[in-house]
Amino acid sequence: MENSLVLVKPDGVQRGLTGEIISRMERKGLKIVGMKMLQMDEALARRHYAIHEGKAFFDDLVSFIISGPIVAIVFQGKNAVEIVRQIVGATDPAKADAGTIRGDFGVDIGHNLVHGSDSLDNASNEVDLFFSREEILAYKRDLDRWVY
Ligand code: D4T
Repeated sequence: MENSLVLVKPDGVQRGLTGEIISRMERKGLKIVGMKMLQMDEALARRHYAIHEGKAFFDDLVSFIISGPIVAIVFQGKNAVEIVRQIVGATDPAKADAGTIRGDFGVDIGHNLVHGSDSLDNASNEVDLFFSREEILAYKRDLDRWVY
């Protein structure tokens, strides 16, 4: 089973889309194994987006992600990383397919509502950035025999 880190970004929280975003992933069959609300500080934001350091949009990206509370969730499941990316949609909401979160609710690349890990390696690092080992819970769901 894979883990993927999902962040409901400040715009998603402010627009009251936290439940909708979590619900789409939960209904797909993914299991929540960790969840918290927090406000990122600049140091955490810079680490999370380190790959984009030096790019023209980096400073705006950091100020946006620390501008309000976010909800961090770890979703677990078979192919969780790829499945989350499909549900989230393309980075630019203007180009994201209808039926994806960004395609259905966003219009601007700087306000794309949600983050989902883009690879297994990044997922593991990102989960460690936001959660301690004790905050990730191992448990069985009865419904998994109907999902898998
Ligand atoms: P995140 O990381 O937020 O889930 O987005 P993606 O994985 O889909 O896309 P990304 O890492 O390439 O971009 C991170 C973040 O930066 C914003 N962004 C991106 C922006 O404001 N302008 C841009 O030109 C790009 C490429 C949007 C998402």
